[in-house]
Amino acid sequence: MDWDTMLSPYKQAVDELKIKLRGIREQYQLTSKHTPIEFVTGRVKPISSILQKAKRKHIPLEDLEEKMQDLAGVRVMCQFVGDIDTVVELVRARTDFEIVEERDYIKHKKRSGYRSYHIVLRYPVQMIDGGEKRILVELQIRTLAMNFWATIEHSLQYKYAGKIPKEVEHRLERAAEAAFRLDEEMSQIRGEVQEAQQIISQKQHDTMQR
Ligand code: 0O2
Repeated sequence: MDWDTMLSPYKQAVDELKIKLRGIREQYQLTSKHTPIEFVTGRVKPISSILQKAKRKHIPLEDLEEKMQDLAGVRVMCQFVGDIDTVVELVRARTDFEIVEERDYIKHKKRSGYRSYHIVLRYPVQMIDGGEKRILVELQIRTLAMNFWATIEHSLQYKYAGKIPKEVEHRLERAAEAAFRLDEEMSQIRGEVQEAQQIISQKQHDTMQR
């Protein structure tokens, strides 16, 4: 398998989508509106993880591109749960890619406690032969609290090779509940937080003008 050639359009797609999503953030910042996008990250799945997942899910290597939907992954972090709906609507309204599937792990959280909104896209990458390769990209949209929990849980899964001790698992469940409550509390004071952020950005704007 020539991994560099195979993964190159995936890298291209991740780079392009990061720029486009950061562009949305910049457009919001030019208005006085609250931006639903706090920050954006992305990655092409490392080869070792691809091989592990292919083995775990019994995916033959020749079927990788159609069966492994997260070879290219882009993540959007939001401040408030309500921002996730706004980002989902923005993504649905785009004409530069198609939506293949949506998975709502916020309404239906995973047994682990994982919450996030996943959208699988079919994204066209322009090739040097003049053609177009339409590849799958997984977009994960989540709050900062959901991201904090998922990042910690992911490291622990890695540390314990997927066999997290019961005691740690229990703490993770409680942490997931705490993250959920944090999101709820923040949503309650959303108006206050946004007003404060507007005052700060207006002050920064005024200082720059001086
Ligand atoms: P990585 O290292 O992030 O690339 P499956 O892998 O079977 O759970 P599937 O069908 O691939 O699921 O699709 P899903 O669940 O929509 O997306 C998988 C990705 O979502 C994972 O990629 C994680 O990024 C994230 N995710 C899903 N469930 C969990 C969870 O319980 N905890 C954490 N921390 N992340 C989760 P990978 O390939 O697992 O890993």
